[in-house]
Amino acid sequence: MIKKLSLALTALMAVAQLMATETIHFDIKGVDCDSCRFELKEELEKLPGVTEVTMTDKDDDAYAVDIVLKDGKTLDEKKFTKLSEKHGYKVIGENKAK
Ligand SMILES: [Cu+2]
Repeated sequence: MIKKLSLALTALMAVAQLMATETIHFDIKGVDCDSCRFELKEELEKLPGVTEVTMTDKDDDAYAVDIVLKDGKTLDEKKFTKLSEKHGYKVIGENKAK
């Protein structure tokens, strides 16, 4: 009985940990300009559920974008693509990471 309970608890804790934060990752390309990139970053940070946005230089005009989301929140890929395109970027890759 106790063993079963602790097993259930362990499983629950694992789920809670998974839900705590989620980072989604996108690769974008197309503009070699600091202010365009900064504007996009600012707009992404204003989206509901977004805690943190990190952009890392990959190439002259390519960046890796990591978006940390709050508990249980998601970010629609279409929304991200729309915002990126508004600032001249193309989304060239996407993957979900933890
Ligand atoms: Cu610019």
